Amino acid sequence: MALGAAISRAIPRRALSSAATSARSASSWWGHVEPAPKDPILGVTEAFLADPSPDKVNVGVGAYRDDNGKPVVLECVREAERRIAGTLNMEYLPMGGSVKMIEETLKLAYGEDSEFIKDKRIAAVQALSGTGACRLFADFQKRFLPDSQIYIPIPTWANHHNIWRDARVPQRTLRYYHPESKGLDFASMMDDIRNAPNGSFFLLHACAHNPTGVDPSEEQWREISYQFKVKNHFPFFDMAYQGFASGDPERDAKAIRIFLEDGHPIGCAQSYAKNMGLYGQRIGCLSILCEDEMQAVAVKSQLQQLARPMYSNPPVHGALIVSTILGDTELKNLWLKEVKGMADRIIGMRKALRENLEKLGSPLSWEHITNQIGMFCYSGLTPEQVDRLTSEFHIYMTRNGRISMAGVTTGNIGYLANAIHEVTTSS
Ligand code: PLA
Repeated sequence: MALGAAISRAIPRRALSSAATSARSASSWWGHVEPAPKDPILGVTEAFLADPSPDKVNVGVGAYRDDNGKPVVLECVREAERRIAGTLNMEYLPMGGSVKMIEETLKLAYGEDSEFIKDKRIAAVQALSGTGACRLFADFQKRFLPDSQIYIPIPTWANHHNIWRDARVPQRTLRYYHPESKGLDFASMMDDIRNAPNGSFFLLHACAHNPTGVDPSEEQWREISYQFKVKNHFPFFDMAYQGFASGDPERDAKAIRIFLEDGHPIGCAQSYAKNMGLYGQRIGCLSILCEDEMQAVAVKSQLQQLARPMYSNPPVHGALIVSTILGDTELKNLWLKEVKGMADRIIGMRKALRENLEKLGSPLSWEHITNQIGMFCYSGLTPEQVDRLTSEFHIYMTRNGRISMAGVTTGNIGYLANAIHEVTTSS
């Protein structure tokens, strides 16, 4: 029964104010609600699933597939699940999540021997994967610095805009990508950093920038960090792909380490969706490096306070998997090997896609496919070309021309290259 109908049955009509009865008849409580626009990334998966074509290819969402196009559960995860099964209870985690999982997770971002970890200067809570970590930070930012804004790279993962919008933090743009060179627009980026008001928040992708696959070099990160210091800006790192850029999680944390060396306070969102393949487990971590232990205790307590009325405490299973893997040398080494395997397969597919397009005699340059890193290739295809790929070839990807290289396999690469060649050379 509709809520409106239930209420009008339970309460005599004359008891309702006339305004309420005239404005909303029993059936029109939600009459003003329009259907939401489809999500630019997850909407692609919905369209893919609805397509009956046997030729269909999904290179939309960033979900890793094996070379047969099948979803992958890492062997280290299978083994951790075997060890966990039947041995532990399922009670609530503390509001801040699993202490063991957080301990291991901080080591990945801040370094195994980090002085900040030893000095207990990091306020950290388990989060609902990378999205939840970003959202918790955005809410924290709004609650404690309500007049602050955030600079967000253009382009970025589309959901970043939704997250800070829903947290009601005004957004400013950080120029990042240069469409002609298909590389970093470093000069404009530095200008925006210099021209932002002192003490601004910036969202930075720690590695494997989504959607462009373009990261600053180590030297450029050092310059960015220096300029942040001059301007007293706050860097918030979204690290959703640690390990997916180089194949080595330690190397992929380089940008963060540079900022730490330079003495910045930082915020960091970590996710195990991609690098452990724990997408649906919703397991990640939000951390904020504070000035001292006392501040960290206060900040952590406030992060928990934000989480409590939203979801009370985070889910337990993913946390158990992560802490089982990272807390055991043998399983951790297996994980590192498997992350490298995933990154290497993607790098191989980049080479193969470029070669395929070149062999077809494409007059365009596809060098950027192998220059870019991480899960995505920002192909340069126009929205119209993407529409043709979908309508004529049943190839599904986001309209910004982003190809999830994690979904490209030896089985579909020839078909994909042919289709791209077709839509880029004929109209
Ligand atoms: N941050 C960035 C930069 C991301 O690309 C993603 C996921 C997340 C955070 C959030 O991931 P998590 O909450 O699952 O940890 N981006 C995906 C999926 C892979 C998505 O859009 O939700 C993508 O296809 O872009």
